[in-house]
Amino acid sequence: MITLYHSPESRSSAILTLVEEMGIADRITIRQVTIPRMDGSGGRDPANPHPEGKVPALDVDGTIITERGAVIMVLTTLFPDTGLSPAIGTPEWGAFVTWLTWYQGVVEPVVIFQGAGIEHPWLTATFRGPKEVAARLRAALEKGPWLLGDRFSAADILVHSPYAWFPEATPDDPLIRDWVERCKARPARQRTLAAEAAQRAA
Ligand SMILES: N[C@@H](CCC(=O)N[C@@H](CS)C(=O)NCC(=O)O)C(=O)O
Repeated sequence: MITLYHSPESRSSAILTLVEEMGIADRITIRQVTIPRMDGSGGRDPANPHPEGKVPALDVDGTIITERGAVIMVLTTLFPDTGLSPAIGTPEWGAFVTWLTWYQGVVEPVVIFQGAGIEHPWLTATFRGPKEVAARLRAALEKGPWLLGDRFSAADILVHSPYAWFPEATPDDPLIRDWVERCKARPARQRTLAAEAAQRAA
């Protein structure tokens, strides 16, 4: 049994979009939980099994998976015929996993440090910075409309996500901005956003 712990308009929304893209909403349970929000609303939900009370968390038969890159790897592995990742073990799958782990290990820290206005030689040595992130995205997008070239994948869902939330962090490069807009315009994401807006209004 697979349960996704989700909170609307949060990092777990990317996983909800993935579920919609994969067409597996009927194969997993989606459980809405609360999280503490920046405006002081919400709070940690005792029903959420994430060790830090964050979202997303994925419960697969009692094992808790956290970090969106890992959640994406697990879901695309469990449902390999849904077309959101290359076949496991192929070189293309290696590239796919690289995008997911580069996002978690580099892009998210870089975007957060940039937003917080923090610079330090240790951070630059470890993560590089926004310029290097932009260069790597550009190099990929010069070859195709998506990070893996011609094929849209779950890597696009994850890697574009901070730029959808914080447009001001998006590199000033038309190739990257257009890719972010392509990701945002996908029908599955639009359906996810509409469902979340409806829940908020209810
Ligand atoms: N690195 C984690 C980050 C998870 C995360 O920070 N989630 C936020 C939602 S935007 C959260 O649950 N915050 C609640 C809290 O800090 O307690 C991932 O990518 O899955």
